[in-house]
Amino acid sequence: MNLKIAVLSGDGIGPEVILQAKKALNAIAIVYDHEFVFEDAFIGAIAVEKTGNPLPEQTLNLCLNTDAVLFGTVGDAEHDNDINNKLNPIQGLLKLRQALGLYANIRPIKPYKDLLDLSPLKRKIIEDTDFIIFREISGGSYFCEKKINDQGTVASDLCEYTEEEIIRISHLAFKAAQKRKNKVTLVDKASILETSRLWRRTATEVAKNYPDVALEFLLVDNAAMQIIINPKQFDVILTENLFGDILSDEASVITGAIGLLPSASLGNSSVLFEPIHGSFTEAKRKNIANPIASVLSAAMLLEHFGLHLESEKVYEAVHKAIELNVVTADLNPYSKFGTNEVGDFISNYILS
Ligand code: GGG
Repeated sequence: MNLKIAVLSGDGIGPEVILQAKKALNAIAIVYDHEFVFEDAFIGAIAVEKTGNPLPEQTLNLCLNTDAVLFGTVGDAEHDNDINNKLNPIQGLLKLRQALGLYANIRPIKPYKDLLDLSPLKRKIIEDTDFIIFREISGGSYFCEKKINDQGTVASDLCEYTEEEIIRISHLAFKAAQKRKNKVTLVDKASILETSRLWRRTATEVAKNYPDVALEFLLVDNAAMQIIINPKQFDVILTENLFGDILSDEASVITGAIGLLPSASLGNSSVLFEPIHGSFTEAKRKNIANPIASVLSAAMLLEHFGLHLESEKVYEAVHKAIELNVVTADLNPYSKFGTNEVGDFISNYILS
């Protein structure tokens, strides 16, 4: 298969972890006889520095004319505090999602048997946990009107959702549940928020097309607790933008480290794959960042294009690295392995 992949490594540890994902993909291309062509472009703080824009036109054009986007991380201390500023690096990611029409961010949460004791949660609570978060990423308070008064003392973020936005991601969530344990949990705050009540009504309508899937409702505050005390109950969690952002970081605690979790973002015609973690600027160029989330994002990319054997091979290589303790210090404080060594192990395993 020939694939053109836009690579937006971004800021902080982005470039070093994405390099390991590229190494894994190159190894897969050699072993399975594919051609993956990578084209790099700037996004985030580095793009602001180079072009004055967190999402330069050249980057957007590349992403619009490619098969997939492999995305690293955005954000740095210097620009992040410009919360309402168009130069905020995160705006590069949000604008890109919007321009590519990406609406569903899919985040699998499944702990590794060899890492169960890393989690602050008890082994018997987390083992056999296996759920996916479907986070809506095109709407909600991230994209609606933002206001602050002239004195800077009163601010508001509107949160708006349309039925259409809820319908399209609900279908994806129900379809995913049909291939899993046939359960969708809609997480919201319907006791208070009108948008949440719209989510409930709309998801209930969509559910009628999937009689084999159970739809349950859970308030977000309760969900935050249930993810910690009884994560095994979940199969597919469906939720809006802000709740999904927060809950998926929380859920990473189950796996032991946020550096393990990949994600895929789907739209009507574009796809983007990225680790869920941020730019962790303090670790930049120290060779200590965990590359596994990025490598697994590459595995999700392969899976998306129907390259199941290839994707399985990447998962197998990651499992082997973890089993043999070839991991970064976030997973083993005594580890002598860094970002590059873990990436080398994974790509060499694929090649062997
Ligand atoms: N790799 C993802 C990344 O850099 N995340 C930074 C962040 O804060 N993202 C916000 C979001 O995912 O909505």
